[in-house]
Amino acid sequence: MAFGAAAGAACAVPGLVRAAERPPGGSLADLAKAKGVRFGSAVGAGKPGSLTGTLDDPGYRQVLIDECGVLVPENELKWYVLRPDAETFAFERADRIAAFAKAHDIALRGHTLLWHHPKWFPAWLSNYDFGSGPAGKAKAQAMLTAHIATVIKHYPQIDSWDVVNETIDPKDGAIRRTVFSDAMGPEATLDVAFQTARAFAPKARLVYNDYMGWEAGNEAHRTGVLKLLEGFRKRGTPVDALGVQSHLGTQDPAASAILGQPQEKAWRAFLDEVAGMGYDLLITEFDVNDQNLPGDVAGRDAAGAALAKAYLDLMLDYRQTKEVLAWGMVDKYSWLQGFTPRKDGLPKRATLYDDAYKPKPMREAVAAAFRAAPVRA
Ligand code: 9MR
Repeated sequence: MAFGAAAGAACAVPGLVRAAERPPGGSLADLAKAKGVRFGSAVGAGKPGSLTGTLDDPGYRQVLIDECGVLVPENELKWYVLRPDAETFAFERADRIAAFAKAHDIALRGHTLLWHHPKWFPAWLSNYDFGSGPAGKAKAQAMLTAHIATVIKHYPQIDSWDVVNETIDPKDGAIRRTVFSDAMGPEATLDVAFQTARAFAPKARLVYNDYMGWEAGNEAHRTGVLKLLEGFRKRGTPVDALGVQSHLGTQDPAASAILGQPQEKAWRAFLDEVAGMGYDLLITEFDVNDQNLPGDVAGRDAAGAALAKAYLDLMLDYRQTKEVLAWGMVDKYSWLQGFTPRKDGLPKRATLYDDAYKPKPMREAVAAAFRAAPVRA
């Protein structure tokens, strides 16, 4: 969305304040769009009944309006939020985000139809007894397809879906076990998810999303994801893209210089294989964890920006990279504040904007990466 247009919108919408500072040179959405890329962010619906929280914060709303071409509900489409029980769909929280996006002419993408990891299943589902044999299989399949069909039909505007999220175990590259895979078989569970998504959203981009990274230690995870993607192709499962989450960390000494490091070769080999199978690439959850850097703010911001630029340059070099999503746009609302806190207790500086809604060097790094990126269709 253009800054000019956003300025008009800001005046027209009561309760909205302007972002503290508008970077010159166009919004990130516009800079990305010029190269055939869509830029946006995850956002939370805020706390029910409270005026605090992301979507309730006028300053944050304005950053999203100013910068984003697409929004993703951070948690609101997950089974544990959406499905209090086997019969009910609680769409209210995700609907808030959908309404906000619509009001500001911002696209919506979906995360996620099946987080195929037992840890993130609601308890009632983890304990669900489908029964055994063909009848159990049919019951499990009926529940999964009904969920996916209902959610997709509720949000026909969603044109890009993380259909399956994080099902590869990083330890051994195997598909994780859940009540669905126990009843239906692991591959069949994932295939049914994608086939159902295709049937009800024939034009949407269907994505397998995971956090395998470029750093050493991710080898088994990457191998498992490649095997999964190969299997999808062999079986004709309708999957369009790999979502590369991209939760980066500056704790790795090599992190600020990904280019030229030995890991770069392995990472490019992975991306080449994914692209070679005909998949598009999406950066779905970009942020930078500065957990182990010295406290100095300028130093942390410089390291985060350098890593962001090097990483995005590499990823955008692939014409297959079609969307870039930040996992939150303002530091104080980043999930990383509650995850592995810094030893000195200082807040992390993981996103593109500071807590006063001012753009940080990382915002400029992302803008520079879009400016430098080759155009794609
Ligand atoms: O940012 C999300 C956080 O608010 C939730 O508590 C957490 C568990 O649902 O999920 C976080 O988002 C995750 C995403 O859904 C999948 N990839 C990893 C993300 C960060 O943990």
